[in-house]
Amino acid sequence: MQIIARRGAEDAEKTTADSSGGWGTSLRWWLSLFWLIGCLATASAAFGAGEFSGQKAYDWTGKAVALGPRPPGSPAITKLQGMILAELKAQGWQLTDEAFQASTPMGPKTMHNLIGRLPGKSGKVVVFSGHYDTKVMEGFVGANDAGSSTGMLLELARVLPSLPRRDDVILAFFDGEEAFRFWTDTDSLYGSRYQAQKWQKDRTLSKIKALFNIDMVGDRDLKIIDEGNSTGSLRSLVRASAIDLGYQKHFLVGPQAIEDDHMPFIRMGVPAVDLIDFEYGPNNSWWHTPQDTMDKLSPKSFQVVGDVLVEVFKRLQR
Ligand code: 1BN
Ligand code: ZN
Repeated sequence: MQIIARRGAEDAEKTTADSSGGWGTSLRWWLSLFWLIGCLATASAAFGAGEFSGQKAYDWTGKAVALGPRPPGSPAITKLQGMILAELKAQGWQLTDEAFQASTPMGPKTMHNLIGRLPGKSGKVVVFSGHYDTKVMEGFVGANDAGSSTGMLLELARVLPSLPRRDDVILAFFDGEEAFRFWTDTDSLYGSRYQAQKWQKDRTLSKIKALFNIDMVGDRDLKIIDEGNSTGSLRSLVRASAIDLGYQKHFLVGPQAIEDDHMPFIRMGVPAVDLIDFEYGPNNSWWHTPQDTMDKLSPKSFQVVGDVLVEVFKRLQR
């Protein structure tokens, strides 16, 4: 883009310095302008503003995974936080780094929910959320869990600003989703539990018309469950959008209930849905194991989930 701008400026300079004047000069000036507009239009189409790229989401996931294990408070998650905040800023989001102290079986831990916001006019809010921490486990790099949610949200950060909207949009990167020991009500969902309380206090919660939580969505054999704790109307919206896009084979029929980062919001009466593939490898055997690596994922799966999320967002903005 810089090269295009410089070339345009050089042409304009040459045109001004042209001593012949008259129609020739004017014509060259207009041609330069059309050439510049053409270049900008081509560059914007190639970049695909407004179109979700599964490849870009996959590439972000690879960058997160390359940092290694990313449990709360680790040097790797600190680097990832820097990457997330830098990208959200570059894409024009208003940022909040919500730092909080969590009491865990491994002692007190400082965690960070990273929140991006785009203003709308309706007074309502649509939230896209997911966790970016990985489970404390030797050799666990978490490509699907939670590299894929991190990559999806980072690609949504690029796409959402250019879509028409009435509502505020929030991107929420939750820390501390994973249990430190065994999954219980107090050892799990640290980030989403904190955020639900915070948004209850500052009255954001009552403005949320839909929260879409994303988890483990990169599996190359993508099968998103019909999560049974999720709000019925949003489950229907997701399914209808998936069917209309021709993606129904990736969306299982028949409810299966899972506790995930949508639960603190569901419990407080917020409409929320969890998009999760919980059949990762034969009998889910890659879940929470060192086998959760990039080779098990596919850009196509990111594309499917990204397209569905963009479609549900468009439907909610009509
Ligand atoms: C999802 C990814 N979860 C943890 N990592 C939530 C979960 C907890 C799913 C227990 C199933 C059982
Ligand atoms: Zn997990």
